[in-house]
Amino acid sequence: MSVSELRHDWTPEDVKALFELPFADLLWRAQALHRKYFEPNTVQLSTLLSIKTGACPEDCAYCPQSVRYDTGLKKEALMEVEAVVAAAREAKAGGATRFCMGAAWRSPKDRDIDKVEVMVREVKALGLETCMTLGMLKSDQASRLADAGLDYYNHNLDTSPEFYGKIITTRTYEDRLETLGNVREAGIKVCCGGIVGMGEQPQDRAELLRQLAIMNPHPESVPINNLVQVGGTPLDGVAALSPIEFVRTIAIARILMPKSYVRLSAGRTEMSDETQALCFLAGANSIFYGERLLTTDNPQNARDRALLAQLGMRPEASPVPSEAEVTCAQRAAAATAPVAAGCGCSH
Ligand code: SAM
Ligand code: DTB
Ligand code: SF4
Repeated sequence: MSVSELRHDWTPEDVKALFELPFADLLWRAQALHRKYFEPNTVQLSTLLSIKTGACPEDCAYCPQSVRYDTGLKKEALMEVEAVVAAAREAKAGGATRFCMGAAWRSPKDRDIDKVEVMVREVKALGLETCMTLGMLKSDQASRLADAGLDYYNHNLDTSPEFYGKIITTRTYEDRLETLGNVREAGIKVCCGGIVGMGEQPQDRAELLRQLAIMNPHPESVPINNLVQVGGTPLDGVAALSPIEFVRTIAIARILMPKSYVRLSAGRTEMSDETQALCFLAGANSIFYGERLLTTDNPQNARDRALLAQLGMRPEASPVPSEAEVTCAQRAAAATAPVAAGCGCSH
């Protein structure tokens, strides 16, 4: 790999120059890198579940789950493990390879970790990659999740450091970076991105992407969310971002972080098929699949299947074997007599 591609020293001028490229030139560069590091017609499917909903003490201006805004959302306590595993099984049957569990917490308590550890183990045993987003984590909490087998932790920077205080006042950019450091240190893969369409300036989008790209290593997964406007939140009614500018943001994420999965995240329900297709051309290679995000709607599975089929795109295969598949392979390997077709079970 050429060193000039996998860089961590991007300057604000570098990123500004990318935003100023003619659209076709930008997409050409993004596509070339995408094709170099990934199979371009394959998309990774992640399914989300809100495991603890609403009543969050933070004041994130975009979020329907903050206790400070009247969004009509019904709060729900931390789910039971069995119900989470049932949802994960359904997600796997639908074709997802990663299951992302989100909780509306500022930060989990140690007793919450006792419960979510079990969720991680049981979801992973189904043969799914696991991801959690639980708010700020202390280093010992991150280590406990790593020991339970958590593959990814999602913790977004959301916007530029300069715009952050206009969106959230109950925590700082530094707090976010500290948790990301704890997650990295514990050996969990980092899922970190942001939201656009919040009324930020173009330089805020550029600086968000630059902040992600100067991380070393880059986040393995980079979700780019288009704001889902929810009645009752302070950002309801803000001017929407143009689809072309959204596609540019995806393309620049791809160029700055060529080996990372770039997820076309929240906001697809409101997006045309054509805009989504341009996002895939620009290097997006992951989506949230399933009819709900956390508390808002995502496209129906049938619409997504039709879109992927129309584009000749296929879902990425799971990198994680299920417990049943592992046991099956172990049995085959341990057998003394030659085994013609595994151990005879259905895997
Ligand atoms: N409470 C944890 C936290 O904030 O890190 C985890 C859950 S929080 C809902 C996860 C992410 O969802 C946020 O960082 C934000 O990027 C995204 N998000 C929340 N509300 C959104 C909205 N209305 N539109 C788009 N993205 C949103
Ligand atoms: C991320 O970047 N986007 C997801 C996931 N990480 C947790 C969440 C989107 C939430 C959209 C609003 C909602 O459904 O509540
Ligand atoms: Fe709470 Fe996360 Fe929503 Fe902010 S984004 S209000 S921390 S659930």
